[in-house]
Order: sequence, then C-alpha cells, then structure tokens
Amino acid sequence: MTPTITAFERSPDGGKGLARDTRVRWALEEVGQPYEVRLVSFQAMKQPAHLALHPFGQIPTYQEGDLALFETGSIVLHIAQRRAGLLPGDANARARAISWMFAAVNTVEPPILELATARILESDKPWTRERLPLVMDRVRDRLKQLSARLGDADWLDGAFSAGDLMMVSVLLRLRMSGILDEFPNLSAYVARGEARPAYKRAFEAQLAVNTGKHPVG
Ligand code: GTB
Repeated sequence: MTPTITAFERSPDGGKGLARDTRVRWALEEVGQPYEVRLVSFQAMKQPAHLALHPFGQIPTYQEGDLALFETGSIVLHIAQRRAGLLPGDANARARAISWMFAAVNTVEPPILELATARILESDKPWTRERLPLVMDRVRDRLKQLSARLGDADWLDGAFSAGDLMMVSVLLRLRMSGILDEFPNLSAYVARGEARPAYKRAFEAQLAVNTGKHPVG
C-alpha cells in the first residue's frame, strides 16, 4: 500500500526544505518507497479531520492502510524498520543507530529550536538581544560535543543510517545562522547528507510544492 504523508500547502520557508516533511520524504526516498503527498493549509491543520491524525495539529503525518502516525522520529523509524536501507542488520548497530535518532530530536534539536524561536518569534522582545548569545552558546556546546564524536568519520556510526538522516535534518536548520561553519566537520557532514541522491529527490519534491509546480490536493 502506498503511504500518504502530509505537508504544508505553502511552507513558510518558501521551499528551503526546512519543514519536517523533508526528512520523511528523504527516508522514503532512501528506501525506495513511493509515496503520495496531501497538502494542508494552516487552517485545515487545526480542524478535527487533521487533529484526528495529528493531536497537535501539525505536519507531517503518515498514513498507510489503517496505520496513522505523527512525529517525524516515529515515522522515520517505522519506514526504516519496514524496508532495508536505513538501519544496519546487526542488532547492536541497529540499536545504536536508533540512539542517534533520539539524540537528534531529543538532545541536539531542542537548543536549535530555541535559537529559531529567539531569532524569529521573539526578535521584537526587549530581552532578545541579551538572551540570544546565551542561546547561541547552548547550540555551540552541543555542536562541540557532536563534532568531537564525529571526528573525521563520514557518518556517526559506520554506514549512513536513519540516525544520520535525522541528525543532518536537524543541523540543516542552522545553516542560515552561520554557527555550523564554526565546525567544519559538521558542515561537511551536512553537505554529505545533502549530496545523497535520495535527499536531492526529497528536496526537489518539496521545492516543487512551494514553487507551485505540484498540484494542491
Ligand atoms: N516534533 C514534531 C515532529 O518532529 O514531527 C514537530 C512537528 C512540527 O513542528 N511541525 C511544524 C508544523 O506543523 C512544521 S515543521 N507547524 C504548524 C503549527 O504548529 O501550527 C516546523 C517548521 C516550520 C517552518 C519552518 N520554516 O519555515 O523554516 C521550519 C520548520
């Protein structure tokens, strides 16, 4: 059965690939799973029909037969468990790859989101000028640790895995801030992720939506 995901009818980033449907598209492309996309407006996301799929009224969601999922971590894990290509066969290596998925969303993404909130949603607040350097330092602290662990390896733990897919997706959000450039091995890591043919297909697909080349359904 072909899964259907949801994505923004128009992403606020205009197609830079930062909305979270991109990581789900990327996972589907990595495993060669065809998929369909249902585009939803901000208004529709808050209506009962969408809330039944996503309790927080967000995108992306994932539907496959009578299975409905939300949260990109769980969606990507589901895809990775169903089809080969994103998780190692060895049980211990598989468990470690899943740890990196959790680390991406639970340990590295929170300070990055805090930075995005400070820069975008709180930019007009009088305390933001003072707070921003603190938030940036919290991001730097995490990146320092991640950079030390990655070292000169291509990927976090052996071959590319769902852990790298999630981590690269999370780090991409930092590109505009310039902080990533302070860590050349992390910049190169992100660039390696973006160079993967599956990522390129996912990126192009979301870009087509946001440049009006995809019919709104
Ligand atoms: N933890 C959830 C997950 O990983 O699935 C978070 C889902 C989420 O934040 N979804 C956002 C959403 O639906 C879209 S991705 N927001 C609408 C709402 O809450 O009303 C977040 C996002 C949005 C826009 C940009 N951008 O324009 O740069 C980047 C990221």
